[in-house]
Amino acid sequence: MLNVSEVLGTEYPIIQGAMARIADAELAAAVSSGGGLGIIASGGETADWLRTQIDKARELTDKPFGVNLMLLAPNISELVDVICEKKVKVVTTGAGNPGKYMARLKGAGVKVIPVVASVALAVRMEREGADAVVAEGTEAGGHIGEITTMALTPQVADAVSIPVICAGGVADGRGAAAAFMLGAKGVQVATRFLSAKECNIAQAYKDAIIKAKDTSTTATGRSTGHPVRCLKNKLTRKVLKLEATGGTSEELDAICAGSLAAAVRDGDVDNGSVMSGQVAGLVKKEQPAAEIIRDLFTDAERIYNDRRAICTETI
Ligand code: TUI
Repeated sequence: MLNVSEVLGTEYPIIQGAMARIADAELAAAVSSGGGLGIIASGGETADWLRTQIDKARELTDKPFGVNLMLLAPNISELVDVICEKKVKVVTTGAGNPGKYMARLKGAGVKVIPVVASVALAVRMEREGADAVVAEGTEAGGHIGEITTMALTPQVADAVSIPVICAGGVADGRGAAAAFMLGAKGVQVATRFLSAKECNIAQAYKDAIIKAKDTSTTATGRSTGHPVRCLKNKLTRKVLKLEATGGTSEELDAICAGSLAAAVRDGDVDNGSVMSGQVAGLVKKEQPAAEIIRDLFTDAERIYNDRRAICTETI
């Protein structure tokens, strides 16, 4: 089996999680230049936007980077065309089953790494030609599944032969070391990169993440089958109240319309969707992306060596 750095073409086995309306060429290039795989998130964007961002990332870095396809996006087929035309090295997918697009992507030489939230989808993706899978636990931010990272990662690792990349709850060296112990060959990190210097979001969004604690997030949308994890605020309280009183999908969509842009662009952290993983409490300061990656792997190695003694201690 290839190791993850060989599949990704990176120095470190780390992918930057796709964050819709947030992860642009500048963040992706900074992560790639820092030795990870930067990802441009195409969810909610046009094909022209994606074309421009791919060109921009290529100007900013000579390292490989990838694009994420959010499978609920209505213009997905056009976005796949841009990825194939631009010969993007790696695609990650989220919020669905990318099976329909696999042949087109693989035919254009694109490596495909679906994000999965269950063993069943991981097995299916391996059968359909995926190069690796990201097993993402419910601790993650944004659109999420039901199973925790601790339970999901080893079960996916047992079920497939392709490399497994662990996501959901990984923000530092301890999380990365734990992911490797669970059978993952790499990690995907998103929330920690919200505080990257090169992350182009409103300062109020960054500050809210840095201020957050362990209990600061909640998941809305369970009643519609599309749970989304965000920082608790006026909007999540309103949505959860509507869900508890039998609000319809249409009513929920109406109060959430434009809410991600409100948080990301306007810094409205009260009424906007401040997507975040449960590890926001571990994010303490703004740092360059390259420094986040270096610190994470330096700490993971030290922790691995320190904690080895615990396994061999006699009681
Ligand atoms: O995709 C994500 N996270 C996202 S996408 C996004 S944009 C958005 N905005 C508002 C509402 C909804 C989405 C924000 N965050 N993560 C990857 C991920 N995929 N997590 C979980 C899954 C997943 C869940 C169920 C993948 C497949 C699946 O089932 C598919 C099937 O057919 O079995």
